[in-house]
Amino acid sequence: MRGGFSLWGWNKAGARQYNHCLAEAITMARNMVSNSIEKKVTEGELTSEKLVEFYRLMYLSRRTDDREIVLKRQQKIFFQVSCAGHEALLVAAGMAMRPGYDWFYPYYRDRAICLALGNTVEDQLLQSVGAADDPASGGRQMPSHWSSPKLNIVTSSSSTATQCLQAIGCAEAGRYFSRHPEAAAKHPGDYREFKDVKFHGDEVVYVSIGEGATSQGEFWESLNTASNGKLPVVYVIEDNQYAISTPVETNTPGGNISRLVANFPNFHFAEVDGTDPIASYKAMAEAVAYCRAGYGPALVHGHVIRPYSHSLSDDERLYRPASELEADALRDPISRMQMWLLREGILDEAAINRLERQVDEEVQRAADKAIMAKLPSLDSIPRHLYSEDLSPMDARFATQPRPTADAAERTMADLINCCLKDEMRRDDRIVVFGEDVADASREEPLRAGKIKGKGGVFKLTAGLQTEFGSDRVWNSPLAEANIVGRAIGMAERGLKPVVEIQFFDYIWPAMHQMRNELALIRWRSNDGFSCPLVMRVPIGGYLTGGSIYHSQSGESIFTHTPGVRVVMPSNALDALGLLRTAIRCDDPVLFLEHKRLYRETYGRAAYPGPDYCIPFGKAKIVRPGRELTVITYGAVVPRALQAAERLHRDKGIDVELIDLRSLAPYDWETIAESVRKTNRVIVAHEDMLSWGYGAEIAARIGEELFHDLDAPVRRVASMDTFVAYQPILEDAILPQSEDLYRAMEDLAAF
Ligand SMILES: Cc1ncc(C[n+]2csc(CCOP(=O)(O)OP(=O)(O)O)c2C)c(N)n1
Repeated sequence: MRGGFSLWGWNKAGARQYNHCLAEAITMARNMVSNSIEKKVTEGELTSEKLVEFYRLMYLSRRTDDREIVLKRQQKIFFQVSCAGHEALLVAAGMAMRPGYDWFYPYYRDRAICLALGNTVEDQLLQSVGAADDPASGGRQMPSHWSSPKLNIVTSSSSTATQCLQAIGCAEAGRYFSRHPEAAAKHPGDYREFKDVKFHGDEVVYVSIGEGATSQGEFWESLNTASNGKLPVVYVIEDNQYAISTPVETNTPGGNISRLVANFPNFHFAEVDGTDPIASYKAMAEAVAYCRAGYGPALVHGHVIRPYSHSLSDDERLYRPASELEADALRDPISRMQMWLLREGILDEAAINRLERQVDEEVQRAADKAIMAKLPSLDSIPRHLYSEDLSPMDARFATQPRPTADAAERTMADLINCCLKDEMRRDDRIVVFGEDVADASREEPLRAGKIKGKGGVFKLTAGLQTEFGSDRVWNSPLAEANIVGRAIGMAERGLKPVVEIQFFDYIWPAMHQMRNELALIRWRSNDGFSCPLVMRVPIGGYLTGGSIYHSQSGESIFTHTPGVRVVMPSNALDALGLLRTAIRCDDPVLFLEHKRLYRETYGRAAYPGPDYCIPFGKAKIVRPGRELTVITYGAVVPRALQAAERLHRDKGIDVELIDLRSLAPYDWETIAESVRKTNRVIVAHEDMLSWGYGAEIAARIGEELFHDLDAPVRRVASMDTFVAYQPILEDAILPQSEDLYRAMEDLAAF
């Protein structure tokens, strides 16, 4: 055995246990891929050198965990979660894949795969101490939250399973670029200037989670798309039997995730003893080969152990009997691999001691450096919340309309559709998906001219699939987290997803992806990764019958989320200009479209040409005035304008009306200048009064412009309730022109 080691030879004698159903699925998959995969796996034989390296990486991972535990007890680091017990499965995964070529969405336990891919112990311990030079996050993320642009290890959060959907988007982006290589080109003047694209055509995406996290819906949403799209994604389920203190059978019906997923089409499945390095390597190599050959996704379910509690904040003796821990100890992958190397004669005791001493010295050196490392400066805190290369406030986005021969007045819906078409013609990286946004998922009758196509429930995306094809415009499953999570993965690879959430009222399933991922990718990776994308979301009420679930507002929830830009136009021209900036800029943008305004007579405009943009953070003075300022946005703009005109006619009171257009960032200069002039101000919006967007603006005016005020800051907003169906209730709940009129009149008289 000394000079080399055949995987297939070991397997005959090995201790793998596939259950009956899985064995059948594997046989079917193998038959499909025939000899090619077996050949690739056997070509990747584990030589003696590779086996020694395998053990070194496992031991390095364990000793790094041990060192972190000491550092935590010495209060030199502040958190610890270990890879202990998972090392064999994860080194196998690292060795079966290609760093910097394949893509990786690792779980927080995945120290060993990161080391196998080329992360160093020093890199990892710099994160543990929160050093300025922590290459994963610049001192922002806890230890074991991996990120390496060079190795294609994508920044990870603490949220369990969000990474599954991002991995899907990442694989879709790889496929898109290999089908449309021209789209990868750099382009000056927009986000593409700063977004390099890497693709090869046969890269595989790794994503791993614990068995507990397979209970998350986002895991299942990702399986749907991986399976439907036959995407090259290798899932690794690290099954250590516990999710903190909750045992596997409590999370997973029947206690075995392999049994539950076995019917997903197009998958290759393997269930393996993840403490057995050789069996793990074989399972991983097979799975990766299956994906790389383009047959579809794979899922490797590894049974591992968890010898060190969930994290250092947990004491597993409170919920696990000693007998269970003793049984686990017998399967410890480190001692198993060490014994095996000795038994096979690949290393003798002296060589093992030498290897282990070298590892201990490496860890010691890294720890010494990490402890002495420079800490981040406080002025680094706001850096990389947003792109520092291209701001949507940039002067390049301040352009003038260039009217064309067609001077017809168009609605907001028309001009949004025009903008999407213009930008898709200009930029091959734009893809559009969401619920019902395509013209028709069953394309044949569309192409044959037998049907016109749907193009969105509000028809904003009508004709896009017909013009740009189904590679660029498609219907998503009915799953909002799926839409946003995939879009994040695509944007990380350089695509520009412009996705639609059908109604703001249904944005909440995507909230986790938005709040914990979309907004944070750039900041938490210290600019290592970014996901500039656009979420178009129809919002708001005044619909007469829209009721609770088709009338919601809630923009302040997102303006309260740093890292995302939020805009909300009130007319057709602004909608087009702001959407173009949203698409061309380098930040994630929540683009709120008031559905009551889509086809209003108010605010129609002629098409202003294919390059018309409006910078973010610039309000518009809709009506100049001297006596009172009204600050608002969205569908309240035409209502406030009506009230202001009437008040002027009735009482001669001259109101200045400001349409913010852009909510985060917002135009403080225009607000301040107006308040200094009028000394009276109302902040008005459609969303609920309490904790609403106006609270922040009113508070800042109180803080910074107190001496300019002749009256208290007043707010006009909807009642603190949801929007009811019966029109007389809806009218009473939402702020009307009459309410604004009265508030203006009162304040002017104060
Ligand atoms: C969405 C979410 N919910 C809850 C948590 C808190 N939490 C962190 S780890 C964990 C258990 C995860 O168990 P499992 O997926 O089996 O992984 P293991 O830690 O056993 O490797 C929980 C509940 C979280 N991080 N994210």
